[in-house]
Amino acid sequence: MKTLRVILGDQLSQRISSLKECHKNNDIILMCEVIEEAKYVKHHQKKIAYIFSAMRHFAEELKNQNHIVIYTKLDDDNNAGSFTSEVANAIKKHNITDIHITEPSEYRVLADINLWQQKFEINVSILPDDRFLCSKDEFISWAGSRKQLTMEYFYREMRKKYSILMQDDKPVGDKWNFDSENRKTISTKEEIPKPIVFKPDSITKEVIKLVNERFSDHFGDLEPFELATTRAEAILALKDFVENRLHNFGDYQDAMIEGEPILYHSYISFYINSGLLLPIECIKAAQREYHRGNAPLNAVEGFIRQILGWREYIRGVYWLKMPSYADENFFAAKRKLPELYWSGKTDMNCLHQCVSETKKNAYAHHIQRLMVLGNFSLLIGVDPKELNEWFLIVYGDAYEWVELPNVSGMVLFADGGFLASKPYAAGGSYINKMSNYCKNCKYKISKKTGEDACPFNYLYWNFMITNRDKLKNNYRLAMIYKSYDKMADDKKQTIKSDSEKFLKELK
Ligand code: FAD
Ligand code: DLZ
Ligand code: SF4
Repeated sequence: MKTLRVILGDQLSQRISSLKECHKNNDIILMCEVIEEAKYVKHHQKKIAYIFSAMRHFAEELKNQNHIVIYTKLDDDNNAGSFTSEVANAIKKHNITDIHITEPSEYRVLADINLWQQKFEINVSILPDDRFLCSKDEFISWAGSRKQLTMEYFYREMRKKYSILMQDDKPVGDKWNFDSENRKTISTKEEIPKPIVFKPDSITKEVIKLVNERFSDHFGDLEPFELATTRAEAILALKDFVENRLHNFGDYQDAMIEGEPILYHSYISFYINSGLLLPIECIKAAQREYHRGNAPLNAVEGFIRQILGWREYIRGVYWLKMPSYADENFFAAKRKLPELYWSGKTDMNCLHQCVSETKKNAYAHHIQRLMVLGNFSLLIGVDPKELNEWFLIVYGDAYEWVELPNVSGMVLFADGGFLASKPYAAGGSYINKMSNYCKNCKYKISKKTGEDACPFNYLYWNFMITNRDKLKNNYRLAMIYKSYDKMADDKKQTIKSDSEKFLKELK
């Protein structure tokens, strides 16, 4: 009996289910850098470097613990190019009797793995990914036959299940959700703590060289490279967040400041999604800070809700709705993604700032993704496939399971309201309230129409009007349509003509 244990690039955890009961001197662990994964979309250069470096470090860790590891580097002569061909090679060379693999996070990869048993004629065990706190089956039974889901109710169930921020059967602080306290603006004079950075070691330097040679035509800056690439470093990054930034996470969750891409966010999605950190340990680290009196409840609850609530909910929706979710397009939006998403060249300062930071860091925080980059695409009617591909490429934490429901469901309302109860469409005023972007913008946030008006302002109304037929029965939008109907006719006309001109000129 010799089991082949396959570990994918986002399964870099010693606790992964495919490593359970691994016989150290007998079983073979396979990890491989394959061109199929690196090229199925043209990932940001920093994302490829991060994944390869974290994979190589993880393989070293396993070898140091006397595991037998086959690690195929991208440039190895025998590299077979895909997970399936790499597994085929390993079976040929070693006397493999069965395969253990933790279920992959993406539908595309699961579809391939489902064929292995028949193809290789050996037993393939696809094990649940128990890093997630809600199993696929549990989510399916929670979702039941509901036509629309509500994250908040799901989140409460998860709080109870794991007894997080609970006092007996009641939520600590007598409220489940403190979001209404989490919309504070931030002063540019405030000293914001810089997150911990990590210097590339020899493994990371070798990977940077490889990415430079092989993927320099991909989007994004490869250097400086300052990410954690081992579990030990990721734990330091988590510690740095809970000690230095968590206390303000809630207050400034929606804030955006030029030159401050991280603010009080945790900056740990790279590590949770690839396996260096476990979701439950991040949740418990935050809860501990609350009990020690180091962080207020609105911050801790807000942060925990992102992981125990949103992250699990998003994953549940992905598996519930795939594969058809990837084709949903409620508004029949057809526009190509504007060039500015790659170049950052635009007079709209908010978009310029968010794209530039994305290019540099392979990171933008939630409100930049939602209210600036996502909102703009929603308002101008970008084809969901185009925007999904962009989000999958540019962020270091992007895998389809988490990117797709956020983009198609939360941002574009492409699922017609299954994930969110109304589109997150907004004019420029929220961006102005939460950021300092508008101060340095060519456009005037206070102007609603005209040559120098903030384009978000008229594009918002244009979106609402264009899609009225599809949105008119949404009770959450009733007031908005009422106020549109009260608008003067000439204003309505200007909204239309300004939008048409803007959209015609947009490349
Ligand atoms: P924090 O703000 O500190 O939040 C803590 C953690 O909560 C995050 O690390 C993440 O694990 C989790 N989280 C928060 N919000 C969400 C959410 N909506 N969905 C899932 N997890 C969440 N997140 C990804 O991990 N990968 C993606 O590809 C991704 N694409 C997104 C696309 C759009 C359009 C939007 C609006 C959001 C997307 N998110 C994605 C969610 C969120 O923006 C990122 O998780 C977050 O910005 C990561 O930064 P952070 O670690 O500093 O998070
Ligand atoms: C994102 C990525 C990249 C760029 N390259 C690899 C790789 O060469 N080998 C690997 O095991 N994983 C890689 N990944 C992460 C995978 O895409 C991810 O594990 C699957 O999509 C999960 O379904
Ligand atoms: Fe963005 Fe409008 Fe503000 Fe300019 S004025 S930064 S376009 S919201």
